[in-house]
Amino acid sequence: MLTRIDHIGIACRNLDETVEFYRATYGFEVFHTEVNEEQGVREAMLKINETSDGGASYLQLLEPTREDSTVGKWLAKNGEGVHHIAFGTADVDGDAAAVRDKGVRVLYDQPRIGSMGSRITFLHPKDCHGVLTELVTSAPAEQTEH
Ligand code: V0V
Ligand code: CO
Repeated sequence: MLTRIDHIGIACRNLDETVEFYRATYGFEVFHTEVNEEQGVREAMLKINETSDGGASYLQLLEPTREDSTVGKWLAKNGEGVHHIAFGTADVDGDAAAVRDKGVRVLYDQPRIGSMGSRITFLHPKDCHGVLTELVTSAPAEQTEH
């Protein structure tokens, strides 16, 4: 069951400048940063609020680490902006299977490693009314220390 918005992924050209925009404009602070080489991103997670299921909602600022990455290609075509949305679930495997059974393309056979040790998969935007959609199961709390 999807129980929260885990994050909104925002593609940017310069992570440090974009982080500074969100800090100076809204007061949001960086909760966590990491490089995910498999996904080709350097990212910053800004925690916006806790959620009633014990999780949280974030903005995920994404800078490509290489031009031929998914975010790099997307930026070249579209410029900066909202790249994907991510729903949180306690069971990404079960929810991805249920969505696949409804005819939506799930991009990975098995979830991959996402931000802060989470397990993630993506649904094809062409099957989701134009929205690249991610499903996320957060790592247990003790693994998410930054
Ligand atoms: C592409 N399209 C999109 C889109 N990206 N539509 C909405 N939102 C997006 N973000 C459209 C694009 O305009 C094309 O439509 C069509 O899909 C095919 O796109 P393409 O440019 O040819 O690109 P593809 O097919 O090579 O790749 C698209 C997919 C790719 C979605 C398959 O981006 C992908 O595998 N994404 C999942 C991984 C990812 O995005 N990782 C970065 C975030 P037209 O022009 O044909 O109509 S990493 C992350 O979120 C992490 C680590 C985390 O949360 O923890
Ligand atoms: Co994401």
